[in-house]
Amino acid sequence: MNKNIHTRRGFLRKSALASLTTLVGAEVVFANHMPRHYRPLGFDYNPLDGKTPDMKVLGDKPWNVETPIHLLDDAVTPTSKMFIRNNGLVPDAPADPNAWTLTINGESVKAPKTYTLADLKKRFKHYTYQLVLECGGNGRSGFEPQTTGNPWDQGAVSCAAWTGVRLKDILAEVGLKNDAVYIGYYGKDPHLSLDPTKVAISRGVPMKKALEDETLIAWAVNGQDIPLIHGHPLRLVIGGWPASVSGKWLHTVAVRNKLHDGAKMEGHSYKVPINPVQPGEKIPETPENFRIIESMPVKSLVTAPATGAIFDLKKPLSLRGHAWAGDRAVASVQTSIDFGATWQTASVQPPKNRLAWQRWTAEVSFPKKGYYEVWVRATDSAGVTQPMVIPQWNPGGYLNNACHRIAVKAV
Ligand SMILES: Nc1nc2c(c(=O)[nH]1)N[C@H]1C(S)=C(S)[C@@H](COP(=O)(O)O)O[C@H]1N2
Ligand SMILES: [Mo]
Repeated sequence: MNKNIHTRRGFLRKSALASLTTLVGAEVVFANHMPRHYRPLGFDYNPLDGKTPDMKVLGDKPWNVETPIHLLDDAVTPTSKMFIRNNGLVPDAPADPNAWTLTINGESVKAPKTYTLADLKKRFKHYTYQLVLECGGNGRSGFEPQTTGNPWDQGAVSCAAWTGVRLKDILAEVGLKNDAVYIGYYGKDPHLSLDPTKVAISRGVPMKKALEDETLIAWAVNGQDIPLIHGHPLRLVIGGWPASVSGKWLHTVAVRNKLHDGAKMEGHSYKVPINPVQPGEKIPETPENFRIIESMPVKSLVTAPATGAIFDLKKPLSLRGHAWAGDRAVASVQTSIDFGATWQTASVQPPKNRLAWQRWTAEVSFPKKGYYEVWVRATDSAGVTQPMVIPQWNPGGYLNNACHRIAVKAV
C-alpha cells in the first residue's frame, strides 16, 4: 500500500471504505458500526510492503530497517533494498503531491518564498545524481561498550539515483543575505509523542555543503516518485555526510545566520569527541569537547559473495563490492585472505558522479581447502585507510568504519 488514508475527520468516507474493501480483498462487514475517528487496522501503513523480504527490522516505532550486506550488491541501490531510518512517525501521504509546498525562510533570506512542488519542477533545471546516504550510526553494534541508538550492523547505507533541482538554484532565486552560515530543514513527520510542538529531527549543513552542485531537493529516486517511507513527495538529499542531514517529507529550508539549532543538533547527537575518550567515559557535551560529524569516513563492503559462501578451490573466487569516502573519492581497495597479514590490490571503477560509491572487483586464488575470511579495506584520495579494528569509541556510537569481513569455505 502506498498511501495512508485520512480517516481522522469523521466517519469513514465512502471512498475510504471502498479502498479498505479493495485493500483487504473482502467486504468490510459491520462497516456501519465503525466508530467516529476510528482508524481501521487494515489501513496501517507498512513500509516493508515495497521491500525485499530479507530486510532486517530493528524496530517499528520508529521504523528502522537495515539491509543485509549481500543485498547491497546492485550498482545502484533499488528502493526495495534501501535501509530505513526514522526518528519520528511516518506522516500521511499528501492527497495532491504537486500542491506540496517548500518554503525557504530564516534570518538570512532577503524575503521568505514558497514554491509548490509543481513550481519547483517547472522553474528549475532537473539533475540526477547517484548519492551515498549512510546513517552516522552505521556499524554502531561493533562498539564496546554498546552505546544508545540503533544497533546497526553495516547495512545502514544506500546509493540510489536521486532526481530533483539544486538547492543552490533555488537559493539564488530567493536571494540570500551576506550573513548566511547554515541551513536547517523541517519535515512533516510527527514526533513519536504526537506532541505537535515537538520536532522529530531538524538538522542541516554549512552553506558550503548546501551550495554544492549535488545537493538536491528531490522528488524522485531511481526514476520513480520517492516512496512514502523515504520522504515522499519531497526531500533534501546530501551525499557523503551523515544521512541525518537529508531531510525527508521536506516542507521548509531555513537559511540561518548561525549554527542551526533544530532537534538532533544538540547534546552529542551526530557529534564525536574532538579528543579520544576512554570507551564508556562520559564527558561534558560542550562545543569544546564535541565536533559535528561532517564528511563520512572511507568505507568498503564485500557484497558478493554473501558471507558463508562455499566455493570450488580449483577456480579463483570472484569478489565484488563498493567503496566510498564521504566528500572524497576512493583511491584504492585491497583484500586479504590471511587475516590482514598480506593484501592484494583490487580494481576500482570511477564513481558515476561525485559522492557516488565506487565498484571494486577482485579475482582471488586460495592455497588449499578450508575456512578463510575475506577482509576488504579502502583508502581515500587523501591517503586515509580504513582501520582493521574498531575505530575510536564515542558516546553516540558513530563512524565505525572498521574493515568489512566475510567468511568463506574452499572445497
Ligand atoms: N524528516 C526526517 N528526515 C530524516 C529522518 C527523520 O527521521 N525525519 N531521519 C534521517 C536519518 S537519521 C537518516 S539515516 C536518513 C535515512 O533515510 P532513508 O530512511 O530514506 O534511508 O534520513 C534522515 N532524514
Ligand atoms: Mo541516521
